[in-house]
Amino acid sequence: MNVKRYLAEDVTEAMGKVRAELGLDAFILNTRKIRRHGVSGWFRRPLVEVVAAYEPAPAPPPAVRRADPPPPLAPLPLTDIRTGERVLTPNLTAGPEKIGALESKIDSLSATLDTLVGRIRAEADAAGDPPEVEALVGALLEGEVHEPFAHRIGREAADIARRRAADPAEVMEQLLKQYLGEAAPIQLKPYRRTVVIMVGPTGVGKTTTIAKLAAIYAINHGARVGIITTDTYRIAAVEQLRTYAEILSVPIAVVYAPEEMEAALREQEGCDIVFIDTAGKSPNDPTLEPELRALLAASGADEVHLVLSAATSFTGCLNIVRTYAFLENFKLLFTKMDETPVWGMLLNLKMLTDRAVSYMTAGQTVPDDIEVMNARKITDRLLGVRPLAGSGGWR
Ligand SMILES: Nc1nc2c(ncn2[C@@H]2O[C@H](COP(=O)(O)OP(=O)(O)OP(=O)(O)O)[C@@H](O)[C@H]2O)c(=O)[nH]1
Ligand SMILES: [Mg+2]
Repeated sequence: MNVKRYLAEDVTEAMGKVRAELGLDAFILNTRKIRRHGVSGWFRRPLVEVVAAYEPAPAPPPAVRRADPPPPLAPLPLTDIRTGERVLTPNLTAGPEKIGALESKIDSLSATLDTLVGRIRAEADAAGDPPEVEALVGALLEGEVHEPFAHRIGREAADIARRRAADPAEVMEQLLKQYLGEAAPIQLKPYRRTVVIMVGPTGVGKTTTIAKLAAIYAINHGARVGIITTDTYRIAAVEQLRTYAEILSVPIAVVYAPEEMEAALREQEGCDIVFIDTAGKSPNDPTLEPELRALLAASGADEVHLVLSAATSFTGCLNIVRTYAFLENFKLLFTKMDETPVWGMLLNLKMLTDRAVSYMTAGQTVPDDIEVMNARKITDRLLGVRPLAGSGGWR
């Protein structure tokens, strides 16, 4: 008894092949459906496999009588058409009990394959995001959102959209807004002075931002504003802030050492809000932490804003976060948003530090180019939504 395996599109075709090749006497050992090879195979109709047993036709009578019996036929290997591997080597002299064993082997193989395919399919379902979410994640990556963050947000969005049957784009938008959190502009303390200190790397726009905020509080809010600068490393730095203070007609004090801070603050006791400017320092400067600690202790600042340029690289961000990790409490303030079309850095830093964002600035003009952190604007930019024409530009 021999065994042969046939693959066809359907049972009729398979049986046709069996009958054509093996004749009407062949009998069917097993039939089953087989998923086609590759991922696309999951979505196509399975093939039909038929295993048939047959008696080989008797050999023609030998022309010359031979003394020895003919050698046994080599075993016909059954091969998995997808892997090319030999799966069974039937014994061609098998009796009915061997065929039964073969049948049960085929059945168990079939069950194992079905389980494996099922598992692969479930894993693929769990891992694969819908194409819409993939496109949104692509937009985040283009916006230079750190790759693990973008994928994490994508997975969350896909999961929520699936569970709630919601639009993935809307879910993603809401998630981004949640990650950006509530804006945290300066909170004026009722009936007492609020002291705000700006710290951060060199040239990010600390002094310019103080000038913008001082102008807004003095002019728009009618607040009594004071300015203290501790950046005495450069003459130009003091002059820069003095010029702004003169234009705004607000008092300015220059502090050369932390010990002078108390006197400077006393001078500005009557103010509603006092801004303290600091010298920019490289994150790798070893004097940064001790000097800043001394300054914070001397000023008793109510709010510390870590000023960062939106154009910083992710590696730069990590370095900055590590450098300022000693600060107990601070807000993030982003400048130079006009200098880069990609705003992923903002979300990256928010996710790395979990600190609230106060303001964002996008230009050198004092006081116009500043606004309270606008999660909607950032989300739109991250998802690649262009602002409506005539919507008022930055503001
Ligand atoms: N394009 C752009 N330029 C800005 C922005 N904010 C500040 N600048 C410019 O950045 C440069 C540095 O600004 P500063 O305010 O002096 O920066 P700083 O952090 O005080 O610098 P140091 O005191 O030297 O550490 C200036 O030319 C500013 O006009 C902004 O939002 N967008
Ligand atoms: Mg400065």
